[in-house]
Amino acid sequence: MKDEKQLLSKVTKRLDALSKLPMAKEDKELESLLNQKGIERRDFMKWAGAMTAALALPASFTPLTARAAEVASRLPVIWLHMAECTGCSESLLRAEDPSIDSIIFDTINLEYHETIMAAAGYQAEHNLENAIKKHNGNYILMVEGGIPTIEHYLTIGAEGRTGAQTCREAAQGAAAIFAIGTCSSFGGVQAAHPNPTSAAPLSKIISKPIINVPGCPPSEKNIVGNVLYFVMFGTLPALDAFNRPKWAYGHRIHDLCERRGHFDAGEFVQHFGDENAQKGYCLYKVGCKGPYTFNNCSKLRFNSHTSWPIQAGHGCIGCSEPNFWDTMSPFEEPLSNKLYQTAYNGLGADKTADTVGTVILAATAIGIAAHAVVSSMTKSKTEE
Ligand code: FSX
Ligand code: SF4
Ligand code: F3S
Repeated sequence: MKDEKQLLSKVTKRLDALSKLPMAKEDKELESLLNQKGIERRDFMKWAGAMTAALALPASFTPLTARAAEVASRLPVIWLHMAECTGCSESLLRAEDPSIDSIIFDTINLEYHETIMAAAGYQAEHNLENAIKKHNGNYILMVEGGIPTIEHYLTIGAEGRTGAQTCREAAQGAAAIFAIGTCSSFGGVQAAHPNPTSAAPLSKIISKPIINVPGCPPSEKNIVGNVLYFVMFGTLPALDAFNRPKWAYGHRIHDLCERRGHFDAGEFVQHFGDENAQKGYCLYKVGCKGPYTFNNCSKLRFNSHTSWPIQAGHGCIGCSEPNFWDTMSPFEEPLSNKLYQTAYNGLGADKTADTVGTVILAATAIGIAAHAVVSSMTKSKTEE
């Protein structure tokens, strides 16, 4: 209790100091943007309550989460694009019916973002240099995309600087660094076998602490939540072994899944479109990788929080895990099938990235597959 009070007063002081910082002239206050979109204060506070719970903070922090959202506009953000599909930016910025998260993102002082800025060519390069100089030591750096390490891929600007150089320069004066999306966090599709550009995650390019926010794309709440955490505490949240914030990636998809009861009861979709699919049964046998994937998709959902992959009827493909393109595919078959194939081909004889990844997942896969088989046998016995 005493600790909670101390923390509340520390965060209040930090927010007071931040609120005194000037805003960029063209930026609007969050309140006016919410009014403009017809979002009432009551709904905003409800959102703040949900975000506080998502961040695993006590409910007493709700007013501070709301204030953090209001002062987030004072923190300059530099957002770099490397090799990627821009899906991460798109998911956040192009919501048809913008959620409170995307409106907050609208208020953030985006000093540099190649997708949405008007500048191009020399002027864009100049803007980046200026933003780095002007906000030295104070800005948040967000990097989207994997970083090719073979020099002639992804060169930027007149002098042919590489993406990796740009990342290193921008990282030097950053107060916090976020790798946005699976490509930036772990290499993603850019680094999938045979990885022709030798794409690497941001953590292999720069040697400062990085918060990984994986997902292909990550949910908007996971991006905005981390910004708010930094606004409130000025530190990194607790991270897991892959530098993902535990508040967002601390649980398995399988453990938060609305179809879990069907898994435990041995009720499985056997083929897409079958009767069991219509009944909303478990998607394990059509390839769901929820048992091996850590993320909070079922709680936060996508498209203004309306749905998520498993609700829509497709299994999780493990998009927030390292090397998921190689280790989790084929996406519509259970991982245990791949394990058996790998075993027949001689486990350990050929240590490619795929094989090693599969071996790491093997123990879990055997356990899960055995459980699935036993429960579906029990189920068919009961049905008889
Ligand atoms: Fe990667 Fe994000 Fe997947 Fe795409 O940038 S995480 S390919 S959604 O856009 O980097
Ligand atoms: Fe849900 Fe997939 Fe687990 Fe089935 S296997 S309960 S669909 S996460
Ligand atoms: Fe990705 Fe699986 Fe969530 S595929 S979006 S981690 S349900």
